Amino acid sequence: MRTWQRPEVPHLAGDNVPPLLWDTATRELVEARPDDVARLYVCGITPYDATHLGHAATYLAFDTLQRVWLDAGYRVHYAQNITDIDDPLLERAAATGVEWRTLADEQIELFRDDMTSLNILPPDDYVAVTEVIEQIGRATRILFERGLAYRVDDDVYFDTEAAQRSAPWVLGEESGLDRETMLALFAERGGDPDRAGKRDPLDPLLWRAPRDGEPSWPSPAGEGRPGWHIECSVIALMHLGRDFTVQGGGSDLVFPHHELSAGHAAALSGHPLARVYSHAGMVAYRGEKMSKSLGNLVLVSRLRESGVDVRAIRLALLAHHYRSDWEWFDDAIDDAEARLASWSEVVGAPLDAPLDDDAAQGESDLVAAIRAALRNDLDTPAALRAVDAWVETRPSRVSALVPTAIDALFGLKL
Ligand code: 5CA
Ligand code: ZN
Repeated sequence: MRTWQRPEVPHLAGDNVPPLLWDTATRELVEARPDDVARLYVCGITPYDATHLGHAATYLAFDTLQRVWLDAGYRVHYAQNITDIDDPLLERAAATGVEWRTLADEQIELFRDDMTSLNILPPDDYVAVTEVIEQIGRATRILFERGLAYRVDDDVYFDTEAAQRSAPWVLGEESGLDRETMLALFAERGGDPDRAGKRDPLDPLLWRAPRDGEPSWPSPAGEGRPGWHIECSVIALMHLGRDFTVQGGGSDLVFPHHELSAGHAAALSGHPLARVYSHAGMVAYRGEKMSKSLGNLVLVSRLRESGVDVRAIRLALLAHHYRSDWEWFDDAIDDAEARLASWSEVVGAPLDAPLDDDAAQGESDLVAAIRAALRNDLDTPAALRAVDAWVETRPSRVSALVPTAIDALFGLKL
C-alpha cells in the first residue's frame, strides 16, 4: 500500500550507542542492538475507526525508537501491516451499510493524514493483508504439510502443541501468562476456545473457509481468508526476514496476537520471530481503555479540526512514558501548548552569533541528557524535563544544535 510522506530527520553526529528497551519476553531491559540495519515490525491498524490517541501514542513510541536508532547512526528498515480484512471491520461495515473495502480505504487514508500531520516516520513496507493473500495461503499450506496445522470442517487451525515440539517457541513464554489467563484473553480478543473439534482450545485460526456474505479469495490453502496472527508473521518474514531486531505494538497485543504470531513465524522459519518484544501501554479515556469497540475515542483528526497544534499533541503524548498505562484528560493539551510556547520562545529563532563557552557547554549537556533519557527505555518524560530545565536557565543565545536535536529526537520543528 502507498505509505505516507516521510518527515525529514536532521542528522546529529552519531555515536552508535543502541538504546536499552524493555523486553516483554525476558521481562528485563535489553540492548536493542541492530546488526547492520535495525529491523522493526509494528502491528498496524484495523481500518474501521482511525486514528485515536491510543493508536497515536503507540506509533509515536516506535517513531521515537527509530529516531534514537537514527541518531545513533543506524539505518532502519520498518514494516507495518494493515488488517484490512477481519471480523470487526466486516461487522462495522455491515452495521453502517458501507461496503467493507470503501470503509477500509477511507480509514487508511485518514490514518495516513493523521500520521503525516503528527510527523510520524512511515514504514518502508506498508502492507495490507489483502495484498498478500497468496503468500499467507502458501504459508498456511506449508504448516499443514509439516503437520503443524489441521482442519476443523473447512477451516485450518495451527497446532500449538505440535509446533512447540518442532520449533524454537514455547506458548506462554513471551507473555508470561498462565493457561487460565491465556484462555480468558484468547476468548476476549478474537479467539474461539470453545469450538468443537480443535485439538487445543488455544489453537488459533490460520485460514477461514468462505461464509455466506463474506469476502474470500482463492489461495494455496483453498478458498477463504486469512486468520489474524498469521498475517503479521508472513508480512514480517517477507519484508524483514527472521530474527529481526524489534517486534512492537500495544500491550493489548501481547497475548494472543504476538505470542501466536511468533509461534507461526518460528514454525515457518525455524527461528525466533524477533530479538526484542516491545509493547506500549494502553491509553484510557473516561476511565476505560480507549477503544473502537467501546467508542470512548479522542480522534487525532477531531483535535486537528478543532485547531489544536499537532506539535502539542505530540508533546502531550511524549509527556507519558510509552510503557505506562495512562488516562487522557482534555486539559493535557493546554499543558502541552504551554510547554510548546515556552520552548518556542527560547529556541524559536536560533542566532548565528557564536555562543560563549558556558552556553555551548549548556547546549551539549542538554543534548547528552536528552540522548541518555531516550536511550534508557525511551524515557521521553525525563527527556522533556531536561529541555524544560534548560529553558528555565533563560539562555540568551541559542545555536542551531538545540532545535536540530529537538527536531531529530522529538520530531518537533520549533
Ligand atoms: N490490526 C491489529 C494489529 S495486527 C490491531 O490491533 N489494530 S488496532 O487498530 O486495533 O490497533 C492498532 C495499534 O494501536 C496496535 O498496536 C494496538 O496495540 C494499539 N492500540 C489500540 N488501542 C490502544 C490504546 N487505547 N492505547 C494504546 N495503544 C492502542
Ligand atoms: Zn499484528
